[in-house]
Amino acid sequence: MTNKYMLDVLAKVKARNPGEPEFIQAVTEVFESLEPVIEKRPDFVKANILERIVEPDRQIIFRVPWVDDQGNIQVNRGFRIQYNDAIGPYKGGIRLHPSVYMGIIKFLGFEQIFKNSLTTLPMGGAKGGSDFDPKGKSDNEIMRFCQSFINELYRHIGKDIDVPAGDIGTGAREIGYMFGQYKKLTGEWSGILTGKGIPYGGSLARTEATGYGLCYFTEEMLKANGKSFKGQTVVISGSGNVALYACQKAQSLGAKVVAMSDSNGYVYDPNGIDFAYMKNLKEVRRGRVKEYAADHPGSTYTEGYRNIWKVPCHIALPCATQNDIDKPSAEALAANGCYCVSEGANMPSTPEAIEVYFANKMLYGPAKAANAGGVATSGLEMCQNSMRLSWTFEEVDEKLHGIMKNIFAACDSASKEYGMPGNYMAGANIAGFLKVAEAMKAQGCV
Ligand code: NDP
Ligand code: 2IT
Repeated sequence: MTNKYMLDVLAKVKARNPGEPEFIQAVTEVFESLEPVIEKRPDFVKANILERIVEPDRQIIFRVPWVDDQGNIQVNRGFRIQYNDAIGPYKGGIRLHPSVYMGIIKFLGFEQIFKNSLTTLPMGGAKGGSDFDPKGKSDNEIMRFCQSFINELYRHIGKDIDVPAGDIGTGAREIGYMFGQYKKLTGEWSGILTGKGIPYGGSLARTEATGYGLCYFTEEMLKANGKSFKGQTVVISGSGNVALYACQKAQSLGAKVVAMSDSNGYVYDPNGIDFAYMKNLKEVRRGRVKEYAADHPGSTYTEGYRNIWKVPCHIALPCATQNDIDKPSAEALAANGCYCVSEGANMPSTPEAIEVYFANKMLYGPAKAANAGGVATSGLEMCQNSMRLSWTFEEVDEKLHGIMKNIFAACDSASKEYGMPGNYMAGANIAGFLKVAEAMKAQGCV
């Protein structure tokens, strides 16, 4: 990057956000992609769009006290960043994981701006979460935490203001408790969260949407390059919501998924992952992938979650967490014949890993585009709530499929227009940015 305006803004971002490497990583990637746009658009420089877009509209930090099953009072820290509402109300998930701090929420919120723009639906960017660890907690502890989290957050959200949803550690159970508490506090039934249960305003296919959407996007990318999922070997990291439904859809598109993981290790099944077993293990029993190997003769369990990238595959779908694929992992993938990495998780590849993908001419589906099916379907849930009706699974799935096809087309055409054909990362960043930048410029300096 040589553009002086961009270098100046990036230097300010680094100075203003010390100790937040994930956030700096996300901003740097976007800026590198945007250089040709900024060179062409002096009006964006005049409106100082970049310095404005990197600074959240507001960041909320709050105390989340709750009582554990032993009667002790525990205290966690809650976060919500309302990043940018130029094109619609704030929208983005809630992450519950002990690693959560402001830098994680900020990188996720920043990326959400562009992802939501790519969906073509009217949603701004936001993210929230807490350093609460749901692992090993009882249902009652989860409920008390979620209620306490909403006791503060409720005053900041609203169906036309900010609509949170799930992310790591937040699924239908947590959304249910949060929704119930919001309703109790306000006395209002309102679609203030997405990913709700089907009996109370949730959308069919929202549970499946991120994983299915990832496969729809990847199928488009493969098709544009003369390939498809059919007969291909696939490795998927993670075994949570996104990973599970990526597995199911990849299998239904004719691929063989041979490995999945959790933060402890991975299971390899040369016969192909038994999806029904894995779904029950993770969603009902809340177990570990290690148990899969014990119940499936011929499969093996290996400790260490990054070791999964040493499993030979054609297509890799990282669906766990950020910076999951580092340089050695990317090199192992390339050396074993992997030609496509498509991201279900947010920022799962380090910058050095992405360099390896490009150096090896691998197809690379960037998270902002490839995993946008989750939030897109959240947008469809908001739409159904507003209309006071619900669509069938098939209707939602068809709309999701159409949205993912359009997202791929937008990334592809932006990459070509700006002289980087096949660089879907640049295409996603540019296409996502342009709409938000135009909206910010039109709305003046606010
Ligand atoms: P879940 O909580 O359902 O699953 C997370 C999975 O990732 C688990 O298998 C978890 O293992 C694994 N994991 C491995 N290492 C880590 C780590 N260091 N920190 C956290 N998790 C780890 O989350 P989701 O499936 O919903 O989310 C997965 C990724 O997809 C995230 O990056 C999320 O931001 C992204 N995403 C999610 C969307 C959604 O709709 N849910 C939409 C778009 C993106 P373990 O059980 O051992 O912790
Ligand atoms: O990263 C993401 O896009 C999500 N966790 C989903 C957000 C949403 O509002 O559905």
